[in-house]
Amino acid sequence: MTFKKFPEGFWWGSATSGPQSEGAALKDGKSANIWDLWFQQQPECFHNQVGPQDTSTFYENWKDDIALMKEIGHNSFRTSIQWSRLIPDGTGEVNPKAVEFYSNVIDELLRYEIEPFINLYHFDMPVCMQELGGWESREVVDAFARYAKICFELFGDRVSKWFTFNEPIVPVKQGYVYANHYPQQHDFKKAATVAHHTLLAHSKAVVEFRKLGLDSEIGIILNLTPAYARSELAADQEAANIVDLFFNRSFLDPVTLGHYPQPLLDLLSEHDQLPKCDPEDEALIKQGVVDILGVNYYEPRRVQAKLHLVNPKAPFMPERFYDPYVKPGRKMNVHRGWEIYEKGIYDILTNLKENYGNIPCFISENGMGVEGEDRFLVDGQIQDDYRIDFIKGHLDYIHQAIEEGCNCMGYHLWTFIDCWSWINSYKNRYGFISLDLATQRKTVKKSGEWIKQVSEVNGY
Ligand code: BGP
Repeated sequence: MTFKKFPEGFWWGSATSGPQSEGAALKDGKSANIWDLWFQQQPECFHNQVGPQDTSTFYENWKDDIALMKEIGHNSFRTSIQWSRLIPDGTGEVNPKAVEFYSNVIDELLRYEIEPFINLYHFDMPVCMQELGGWESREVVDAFARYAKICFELFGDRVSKWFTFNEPIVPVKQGYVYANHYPQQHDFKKAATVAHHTLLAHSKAVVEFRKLGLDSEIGIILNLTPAYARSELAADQEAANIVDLFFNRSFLDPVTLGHYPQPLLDLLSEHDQLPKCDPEDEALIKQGVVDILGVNYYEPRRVQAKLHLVNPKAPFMPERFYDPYVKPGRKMNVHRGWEIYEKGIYDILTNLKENYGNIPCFISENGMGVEGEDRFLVDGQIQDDYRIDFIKGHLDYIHQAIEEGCNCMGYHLWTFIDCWSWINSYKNRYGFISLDLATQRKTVKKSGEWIKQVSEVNGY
């Protein structure tokens, strides 16, 4: 087999987020976010009732953890700042303890020549902001823009890559369409408002960033799950196009092209689901075009034309236009129940090249969650050959896409050390490094040793 070399300076690393890794949920002045609140109200909604107060120990052990990152060959790493830690009341004073913590983390990363990629929002609305309506409220949009500006001013001299949001569609659909996340609602029109305001918050943050004239780049991280139609037949194709509009293009088009896709606006208007827009929103969205795009990809979405008539009285849902489709013989990650389709990553990158100006991008999350991973423990180390195969399978397609001219500059795995993951808590393990929950012992998995070699020679 020939050696697959990646472009000079390719980013090898991993991603996590503040709320999923820091722990110290209410320590040193941090206020509660919606996860802290929801866990307090309904712990039974979380796997094994493990909540956000136990999300690892990065707040205390950042030094040792960053040393481990270096040990497995990272040259870049993404985490997020927690709004509820930096500005506990959302709009007022900055918490000096938080500034000290994030500043230390950034400096330590730089000391090890690990480029810090800093994200500003990873599903973690402060409770005080949710009380104002969360993303339903334009007041919160302005508060976010101020928070972003403060982050750029505090850390902008040392951070070269900023991201406004991680997977902004997730809080929209999980919080307001499917009710899997707080505030657990089923209201599409409200969801459309939440999405629109999230986009305005993103755009306002980009405007603040540009004003400061920093020598760095700003982006957003989107989960671009390709929608594959069951067949070439027109009805199946149309279903896939509509799914693409709802779940990919709703954010992808505005942040790269500066406007919503017209067919989405037409569809929502036809069904009276358009959010309320102010006259200046259009111009603001134009200013939200990013320098760099992070792409999260885990699994494909397969769809077919709707099989049965829709109840005309049923509340509006995206499922009005499609049914999910299970492809016979698909390859599965049986430990998580997700399909594995490596070529999806190539299709995303090719789509960005052909239809989105080949915007600079990188894979900001990809990974393989495994439930009960201690089954694979041999002599104290997780033998995760399945994860190495998974990563390699995706890297093969990334390499091919780059050879064909795609502008992909790096690969970050989800995640670094096994971390807490929302309602799934610690159920699915994703890390290069395993975490023994009882002892907090961290051990490099076989995949961690493998990625070190890959990063050292910039290929495999
Ligand atoms: C991504 C999120 C991450 C992480 C990951 C794994 O969509 O950006 O925050 O949680 O999914 O999720 P899970 O543990 O539910 O498989």
